[in-house]
Amino acid sequence: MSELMTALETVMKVYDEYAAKDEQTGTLTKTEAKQLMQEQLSERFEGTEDEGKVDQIFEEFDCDSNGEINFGEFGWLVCSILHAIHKKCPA
Ligand SMILES: [Ca+2]
Ligand SMILES: [Ca+2]
Repeated sequence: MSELMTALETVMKVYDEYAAKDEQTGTLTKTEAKQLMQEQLSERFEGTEDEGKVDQIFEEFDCDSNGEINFGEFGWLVCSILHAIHKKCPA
């Protein structure tokens, strides 16, 4: 598999792994999202041991405000991190 497809597959695997930590295996609850942020994205999101900070990030990416992060919303989060870390991106 190509380098890029391997990277994308890893993104899917990480999402699936954390989303499956409770009965709702297709979406991330705030508890699951918090764990994912702390274990996988601590370099990007500082202060995730603070509930207020987790709430803020969660609400930003829970676009339909249903209290869960679905795969589409997670994709948006990943995309926003890519934009932020790639210095050539305009925004
Ligand atoms: Ca879940
Ligand atoms: Ca949502």
